[in-house]
Amino acid sequence: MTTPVAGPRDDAATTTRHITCVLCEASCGLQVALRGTEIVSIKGHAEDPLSRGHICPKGVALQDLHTDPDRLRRPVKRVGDTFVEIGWDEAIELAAGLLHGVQQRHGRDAVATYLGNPNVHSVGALTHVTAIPRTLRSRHVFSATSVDQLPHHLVAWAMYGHQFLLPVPDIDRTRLLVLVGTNPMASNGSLWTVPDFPGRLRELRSRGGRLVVLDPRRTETAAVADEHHFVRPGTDATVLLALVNVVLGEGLARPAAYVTGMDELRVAVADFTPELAESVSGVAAEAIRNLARDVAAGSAAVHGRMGVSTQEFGVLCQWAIQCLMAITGNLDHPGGTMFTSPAIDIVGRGLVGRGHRGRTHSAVRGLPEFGGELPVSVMSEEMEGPRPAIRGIITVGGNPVSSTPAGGRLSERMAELEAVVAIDPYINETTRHAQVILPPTGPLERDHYDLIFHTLAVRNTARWSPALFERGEDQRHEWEIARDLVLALNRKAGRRVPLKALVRLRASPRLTVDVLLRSSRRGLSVRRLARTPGGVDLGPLEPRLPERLRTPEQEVVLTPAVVTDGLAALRSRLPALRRAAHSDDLLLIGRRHQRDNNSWMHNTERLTRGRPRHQLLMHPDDAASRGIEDGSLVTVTSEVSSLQVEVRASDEVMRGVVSLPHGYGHRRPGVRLSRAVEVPGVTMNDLTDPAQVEGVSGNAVLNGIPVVVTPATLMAGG
Ligand SMILES: Nc1nc2c(c(=O)[nH]1)N[C@H]1C(S)=C(S)[C@@H](COP(=O)(O)OP(=O)(O)OC[C@H]3O[C@@H](n4cnc5c(=O)[nH]c(N)nc54)[C@H](O)[C@@H]3O)O[C@H]1N2
Ligand SMILES: Nc1nc2c(c(=O)[nH]1)N[C@H]1C(S)=C(S)[C@@H](COP(=O)(O)OP(=O)(O)OC[C@H]3O[C@@H](n4cnc5c(=O)[nH]c(N)nc54)[C@H](O)[C@@H]3O)O[C@H]1N2
Ligand code: SF4
Ligand SMILES: [Mo]
Repeated sequence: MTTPVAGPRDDAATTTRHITCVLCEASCGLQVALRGTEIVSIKGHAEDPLSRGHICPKGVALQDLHTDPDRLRRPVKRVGDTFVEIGWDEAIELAAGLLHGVQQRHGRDAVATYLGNPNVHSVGALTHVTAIPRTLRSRHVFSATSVDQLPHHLVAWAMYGHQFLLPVPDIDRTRLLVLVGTNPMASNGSLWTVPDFPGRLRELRSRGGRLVVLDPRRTETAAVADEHHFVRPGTDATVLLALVNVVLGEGLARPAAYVTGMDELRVAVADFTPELAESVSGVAAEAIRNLARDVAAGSAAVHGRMGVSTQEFGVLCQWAIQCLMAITGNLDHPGGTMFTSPAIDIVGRGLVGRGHRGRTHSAVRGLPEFGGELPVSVMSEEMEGPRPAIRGIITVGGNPVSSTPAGGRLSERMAELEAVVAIDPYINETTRHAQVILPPTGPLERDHYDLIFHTLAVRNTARWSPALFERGEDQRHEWEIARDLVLALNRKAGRRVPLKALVRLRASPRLTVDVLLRSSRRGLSVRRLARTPGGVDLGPLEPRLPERLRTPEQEVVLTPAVVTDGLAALRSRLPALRRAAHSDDLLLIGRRHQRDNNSWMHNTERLTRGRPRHQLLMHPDDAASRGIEDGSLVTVTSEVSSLQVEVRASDEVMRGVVSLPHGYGHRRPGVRLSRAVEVPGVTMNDLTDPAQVEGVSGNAVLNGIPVVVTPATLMAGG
């Protein structure tokens, strides 16, 4: 099926190879021992200048993914209720015909594209898959970004002038690390490529540094922190704005010359006192004051992720964090939050656009696009009604039925669409609705270079990861699939592909990366990197401002109107938030486990055996007051739906908060994941509500969902 690509020989039988793990943002360098086509071991590569030998259980499980019999190697088409294998030519023709047919009948906007998370972990997707929506020319482009980090991009665009100017904590030099709504001990970091977080944290400690965590759950990260504050879900904006308020109020600000809008900022945050924050968040006012002073003392980095971007006030949270860093002089300073200097500079070279907002709006709710994408929360509604705007979809590396709000409703809509095409290696909750599935090669069968994650990494390095195994004759790389599909779509539309675009489509990712490396004038090439297993070390992060800013005046804009306009919504919510803080109501939040990978790595025994981890976590007092016993089945009801799941009583969540892991619940008709369907658990997004979006960006609200939890027997008994 696959043959290993020739590599250096260690002895007669085994060879040692070095690759990058593409399963999460940590992007660890791995060392693989091969005997023939058999993987003998996968370990962290100790010499890797970025990841320094780190590996987690998912990295080891890459081999299970590689040999998984459920993973598709050849295209399949739907025949009745089943899928049958077909050849590539037929599959591409079928896919293009389906999508083109919908556009012919209903106009070009009738076909949607949904791009999932694995695209950012695949160089071929970045170089080629983006040509698919460009070819379709539909305004219905969606991605996992709007169930994830859209607030980060919007704030970066508004304050720094480019959606990808995302500063990262300089963990290797900082004195104070503050993590808000992120659990890198499990997730290995996000919008922050920080492989070996545990090791780096140990070093921080041995330098005398501290870790402070704000989270409604005592996470694996909170458990190893010096200080952990429970914060009521959805109220972080008040805490973060209060930090800014204290810094300004106590005269602790020392912004760089290129930071503008100090007076406006002072006005904007004047009413967000620590006392107000305490009254809604539960974080003590004195703790907020102390933290603000500590951050202002310098060499401090604050980072907020999923917990504070996928919530009601996500943009205000990300904005307050950036303001705090900028006014305390921690932005762009060693030990603070810094911008990277990647070998291939996707920002500086314009490979990713600066961003724009509001050029189009969704039809039903009128939500604005950002960077050419509409919020994924509108996807279902645009498929509904007497004259639905969307009648066909192509999903690429995405599982929106599991990962977007009210995925169950989306599933029903997808079953009715005229055309569903997927580029995906599995028949899962989403792709089971496809008429044709085009499976790309897996992580061990393709070359890789981290265009995205080098840009977010705690150290500047450059690493080429060659395919471990050659792809089989009957397999296709993602870039080849995208190339062939784009060409077929153009043929159907009777359009000639311009020569420049054709050349780009025909160039392999390896060639493209090589050209980009050579033209970066740092003496790098794919060949040079290939000779340096683990990659080239380009050193620690360096100050880049103001040169790197892309705002018109090369300033940091502290108070962009698009953001500050959002303050009114927070102010008007304060009375309700204050009431809620003193009520018995429950708010649902999500979580990640070290051995889960979003919705799609449950088909391996290695990652799913052992203690079940799908339960609803609930504080013992909240359970007791509802007559709920530890381990019993409960009914969880939200505004949109209701489901049943076992409860685990634990004081690791604060009172008033329950937690479900994201990415579970695979047992649905037609899913072909023989191991995953046995894994217990429910889909958290059956409870989340697409009507609830973050007010400025339209990002989904996935944390702080009001729910009612009752013993399941009550419901069963009527
Ligand atoms: N093992 C593993 N690693 C992964 C992934 C995975 O599925 N599994 N997924 C990858 C992906 S795609 C991403 S985006 C990253 C995400 O990486 P993280 O952002 O670290 O993700 P989570 O573990 O979801 O952490 C979110 C935290 O926010 C907390 N939280 C929830 N609501 C609130 C709130 O209102 N306020 C505050 N302050 N906290 C809140 C939750 O308790 C949780 O601890 O992880 C990546 N890495
Ligand atoms: N409630 C709740 N919802 C969430 C989250 C949460 O914390 N809570 N997290 C959100 C976040 S951060 C994210 S990033 C999204 C993720 O949402 P999605 O990107 O929609 O879903 P994934 O679970 O990452 O599923 C990846 C899909 O890609 C396929 N795949 C795997 N490898 C490849 C590949 O190399 N190429 C291709 N073409 N396909 C591949 C898999 O089979 C699967 O179908 O979920 C979001 N949804
Ligand atoms: S931490 Fe992430 S990149 Fe590193 S081995 Fe685990 S899954 Fe792979
Ligand atoms: Mo994500």
